[in-house]
Amino acid sequence: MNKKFFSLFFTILLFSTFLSFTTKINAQNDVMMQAFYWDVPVDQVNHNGTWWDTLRIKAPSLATAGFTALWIPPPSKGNFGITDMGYGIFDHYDLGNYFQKGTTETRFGSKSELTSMISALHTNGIKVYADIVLNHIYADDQQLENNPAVKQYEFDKAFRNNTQYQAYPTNEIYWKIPNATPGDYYIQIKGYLLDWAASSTQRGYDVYIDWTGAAPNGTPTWEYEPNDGNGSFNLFPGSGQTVRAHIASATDIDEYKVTVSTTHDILIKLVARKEGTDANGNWEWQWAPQENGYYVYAAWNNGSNLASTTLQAQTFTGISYPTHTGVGEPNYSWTYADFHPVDNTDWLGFPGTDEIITNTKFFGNDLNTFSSTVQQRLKDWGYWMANQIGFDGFRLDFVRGFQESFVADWVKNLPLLNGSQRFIVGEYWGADYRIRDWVNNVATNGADVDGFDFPLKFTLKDMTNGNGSSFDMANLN
Ligand SMILES: [Ca+2]
Ligand SMILES: [Ca+2]
Ligand SMILES: [Ca+2]
Ligand SMILES: [Ca+2]
Repeated sequence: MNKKFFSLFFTILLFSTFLSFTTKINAQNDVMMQAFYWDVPVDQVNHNGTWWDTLRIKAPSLATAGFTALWIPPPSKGNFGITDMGYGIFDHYDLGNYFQKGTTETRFGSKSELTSMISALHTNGIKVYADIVLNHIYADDQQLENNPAVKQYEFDKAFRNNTQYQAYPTNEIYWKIPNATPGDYYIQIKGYLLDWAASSTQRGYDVYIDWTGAAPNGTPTWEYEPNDGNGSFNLFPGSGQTVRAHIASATDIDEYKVTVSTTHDILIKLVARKEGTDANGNWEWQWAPQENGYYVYAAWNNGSNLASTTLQAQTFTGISYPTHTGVGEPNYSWTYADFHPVDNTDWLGFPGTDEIITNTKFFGNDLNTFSSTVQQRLKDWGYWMANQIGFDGFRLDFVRGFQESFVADWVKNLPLLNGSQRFIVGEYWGADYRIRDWVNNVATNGADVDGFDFPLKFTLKDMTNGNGSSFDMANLN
């Protein structure tokens, strides 16, 4: 294989002054522009995206300047609504034409503004490459559902197949005892994958419990030991309140008593915390990595432990959309079984360095790209983006996050463009040999892809930021 990297890594921003260049440069090869930057302008108040309009208006001058293709940001509706840069992808088929996540338009504009832009660029001989996110879907607590796979994953403390895996993020699980009847409930919390060698100040957590539907209220109070079950517990201060606590050891249990007087759901939310100091050296109760695992270990009521029965672990994986009405747009929902961990044997890996990591909660809900249902949905969407919307090629986001065979299947499913496979470039952050291996392995699976040359990009950056003594030109080799 002598496939070359796509080494023209342009991060040319769309300066208004750019078009004032008087010397026309005729490109010898195709030149793609990254036609966006982080946090491009948007009218958040009126939920009006303007970026597609901006690019449409500039189409003739971009063509004159020599650009033959634009790489545009992910155009689908994101979980973070009007501010989303597209990587928080929520609904693949919502290109700014369905009201959800607080807005109809995306950060970049409406679907009609998008298609007008594509038409204008095509008229000017410029291809349009969409940024495609195949690894994940973001959602939030509007998409809660009961997730038995994650519940068992917590009870297994992410230890399966004789392997210690990564925790599911503590703050992405809402524990729930539905329709709890009046009585006393003793809720036990444990920790896992914590730094047991560190001071217990580093193993903090917030526990929020609601059993009346009260809005969050009150000033946080502190847990106190002994609080270990077997007769010692803390009386939870009130529905909708938050207690700050620590887990002393791997075997430590913290137990909270709540008394339900009227049948109601009991909702328990945990957030990993730690003690630290702020910029002025003052003590602070800080956010901690949510991969510090805390979970509801048991919930006793009337002598029965509800952990294995009615207790639920709810996650942000119950995803459905407004009815899609456009040509070729399917209507389906996603459930926990579409995202890792999908069942009682699946797992989440540690993020690693730059190797392929198919199962990881690096971003949002990690799609199970081994599922034939997930694969078919993503392939159908790619076909629709090319065939119905008119994208000429694609830039694939975070290709470290899914298997190369699926990349090849996805590419091979696309309709041809003028009899040829469409241009595909992957974002593989990693060493040059990793990028080369990815390109070659996808090729072995039958698809032609390129990869951004990140090592060259960083070398060029070092060169331009350096001075005569701080950069060795041999590094360019
Ligand atoms: Ca608009
Ligand atoms: Ca404790
Ligand atoms: Ca304890
Ligand atoms: Ca993945």
